[in-house]
Amino acid sequence: MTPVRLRTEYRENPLGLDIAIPRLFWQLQSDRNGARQTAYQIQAGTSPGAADLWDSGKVESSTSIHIPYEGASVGSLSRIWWRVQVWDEAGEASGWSEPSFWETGLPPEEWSSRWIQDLPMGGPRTTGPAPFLRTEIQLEKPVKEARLVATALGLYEFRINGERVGDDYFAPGWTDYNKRVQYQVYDVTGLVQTGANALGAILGDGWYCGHVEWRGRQLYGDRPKLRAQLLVRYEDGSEEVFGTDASWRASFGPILESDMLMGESYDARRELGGWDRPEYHDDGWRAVEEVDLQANLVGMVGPTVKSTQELEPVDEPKEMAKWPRPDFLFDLGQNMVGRVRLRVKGEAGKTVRLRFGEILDEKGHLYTDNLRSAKQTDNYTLKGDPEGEVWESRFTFHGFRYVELGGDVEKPGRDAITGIVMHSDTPKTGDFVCSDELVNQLQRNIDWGQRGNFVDIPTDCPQRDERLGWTGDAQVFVRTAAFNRDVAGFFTKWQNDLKDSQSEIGEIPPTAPNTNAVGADGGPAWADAVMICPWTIYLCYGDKALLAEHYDSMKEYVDFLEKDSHDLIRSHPDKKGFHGFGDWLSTKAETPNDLIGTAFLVYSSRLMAKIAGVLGHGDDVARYDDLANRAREAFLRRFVSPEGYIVANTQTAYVLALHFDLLPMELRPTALQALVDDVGRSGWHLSTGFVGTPYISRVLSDNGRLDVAYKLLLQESWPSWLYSVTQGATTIWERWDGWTHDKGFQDVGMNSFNHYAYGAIGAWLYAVVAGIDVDEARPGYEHIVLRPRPGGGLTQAKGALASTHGLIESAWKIEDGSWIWEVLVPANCTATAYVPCGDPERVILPEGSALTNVANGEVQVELPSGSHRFEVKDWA
Ligand code: RAM
Repeated sequence: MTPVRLRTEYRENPLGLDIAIPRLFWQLQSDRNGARQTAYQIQAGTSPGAADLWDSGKVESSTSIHIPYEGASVGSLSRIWWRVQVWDEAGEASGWSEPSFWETGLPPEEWSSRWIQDLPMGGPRTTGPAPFLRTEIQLEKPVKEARLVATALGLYEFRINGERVGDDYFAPGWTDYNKRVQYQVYDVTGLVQTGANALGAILGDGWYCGHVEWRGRQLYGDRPKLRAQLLVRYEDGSEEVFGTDASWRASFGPILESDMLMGESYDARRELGGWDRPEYHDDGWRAVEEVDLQANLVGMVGPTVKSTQELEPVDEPKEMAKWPRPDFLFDLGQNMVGRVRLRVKGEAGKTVRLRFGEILDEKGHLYTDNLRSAKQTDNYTLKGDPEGEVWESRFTFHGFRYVELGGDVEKPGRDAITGIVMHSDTPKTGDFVCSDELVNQLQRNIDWGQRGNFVDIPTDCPQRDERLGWTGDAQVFVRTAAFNRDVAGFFTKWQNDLKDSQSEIGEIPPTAPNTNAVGADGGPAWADAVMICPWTIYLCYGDKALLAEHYDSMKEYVDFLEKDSHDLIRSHPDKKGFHGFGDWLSTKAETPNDLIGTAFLVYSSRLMAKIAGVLGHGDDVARYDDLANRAREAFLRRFVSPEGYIVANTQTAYVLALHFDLLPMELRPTALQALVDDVGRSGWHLSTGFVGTPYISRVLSDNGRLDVAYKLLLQESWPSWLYSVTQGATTIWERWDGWTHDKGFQDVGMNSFNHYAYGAIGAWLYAVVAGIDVDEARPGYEHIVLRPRPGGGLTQAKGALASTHGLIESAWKIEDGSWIWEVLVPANCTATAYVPCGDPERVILPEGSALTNVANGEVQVELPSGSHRFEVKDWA
């Protein structure tokens, strides 16, 4: 057994970690079944393999994730190497792992640089040119290593001696800049040289002063600002720091305007050739302004946005008849988010225009009505290079499948456009495939929706003038997200955004970062993201520290709920102000706000009690369980008849009552039947909106109506998950009826074709169809629940999840009258397998395993790590 894949705070060899006690992770590799860690030893030091900072000695423990560093601290921007060895179940030592490292950040008192800025450009509604900033420095001695620490209010691209630093986009990311500003650290040893060096940065408006949602620009400030410092460590042991200050100079260059929502315009004739190299003549450049401002600078948490894939058009561009000249339409075959690479040739001064859309209208033209005020349009003015010109935008992104190339353009070839997919760097961890191709396309659409909307924060949509961190959407989808991709760091960062957005009385707004577009209280199911997201990250990644860090914030929230309710009815009709978004976008089924509100009050109080339990706060367990019980009574009194019927009589009302355990045992059968009847009456269609959709399948399959859950899954007419798939969708639509044959397009005011919320069915595909689930008592997949529930005529399904502990697999197929199931449990983990057959005589168990229970039509088996195969004979 060998320890591999060493990580620190979920990242491999991170720089700029601003955490006093980072947590260490490793995985165990073994091809033997039952491989298990019984002890570990960690050594940490200032060079690979050294133990001058920490030697944990042999620690008897099976833990291999979230192990707090207990060694000595080092200075800022310094590397700590670490390695681990483990002992297996037979007491055999593994030998040392490959060394891994992290580097510390820059504490506030060591920021010697100043904030700098250029002229203000434009007002709240216009966009302006991007400033280019530069300076030159002289390094007199041979350099051992160099680190760049950089941040901006706005966006920055840093350049040293003609090279771009790093491969991050939209750094430093979106936070509430009044509360915290993240910085990044780069190893730039390879970019600097003894002698003259040029340091430069281009600034974009970004979220700081560009358009954010529909109300215009300059939400946080009037113009972008930069703060950066280069630390140079020389061979002779001395150090020097070069920071941004009044000696830097500024100019406008080719980027005439750049805005996240509106797009970018670039005039290649205005390129500042060589501006980011030494010995450039910047005489014409103006002096920058130093700004005094107090920003809370914090090391980056979670991933940055990166370019992760390129897409070529699936066809030759289509010439569209249009006055005064034709446009050319490119189809990338996939609704994606990012930018394009443009290749053009032509005369200097000609301008080509790029417009982006998700879908075509009935006539086959680019459809952009649903973008509202977001222009998502780029313009490129040629410099006339006879070899041709290649351009990519820097500080904008678009949501699109189709690109229209127009303006002064000659008939382009297919290679004129390449799509570059961008999103927060959350590596793929999940795979789901089954025998139904439409369901497989649904799964792909869910993952594409996730990629396109995880752009530094979880956004609702990537195309129109919105793109906000809607709390409800994130909460609805987080469980599915944690299957598809490694989102631990991503949600750790966003939890800070939630905390920063919390009001003094504990409210959580509808969006984080809070743009104050709606109000301080996001209302039921939106504000509850502050509870549901960290709890889900705890379940899926075993992260207790996240719960501990936000414990007070969560308590304040639940206490607010209690105070804000009337006799424990949240969103009571007598309450003044906002009552919530209800079961957003449900179809012809109104579930009252106070019903949803009270259901979530019970749920969030219960979660608070559970979280208190995990962290060992006994008093709070009792207090919040009591609150949950009292709110549950209030729910029953107000909304449930003695027979078990719920006043609203909607699918969502029953789903919430059953999923949040709001009903006494004896009323559950009636409620379940009422739900099934409603689904049946609706012709096996959903009527649920954002609130009910994530749970309905689970409620049905957990309560003996797997058949109905599969009927809903496989339904092809709307409202259903597969309807959009049958219409050729490549992402999840905001509305069940975004476009229909009889009605055409839905309301242009709100009709996104890339909105992940309804993709929340994904968790059910992994957990129920394939059968990979967490055990709440031993989270992070240390103990795995393997429980596939085949049905719906599927003949096979396979789920895979690269968990924090390693790869989990569950694959079943029906073959020659048998049901065959193969599973993989990572080393150092165990699993309980539930075989979907109540007759032990028909079940062939893996060698060496024994059944522990037969219940609910399932044979139950405890499994050690490794590969295992089951077979059920005479499968009907
Ligand atoms: C819409 C958003 C989002 C939803 C809110 C209530 O504008 O797109 O999906 O959460 O409204």
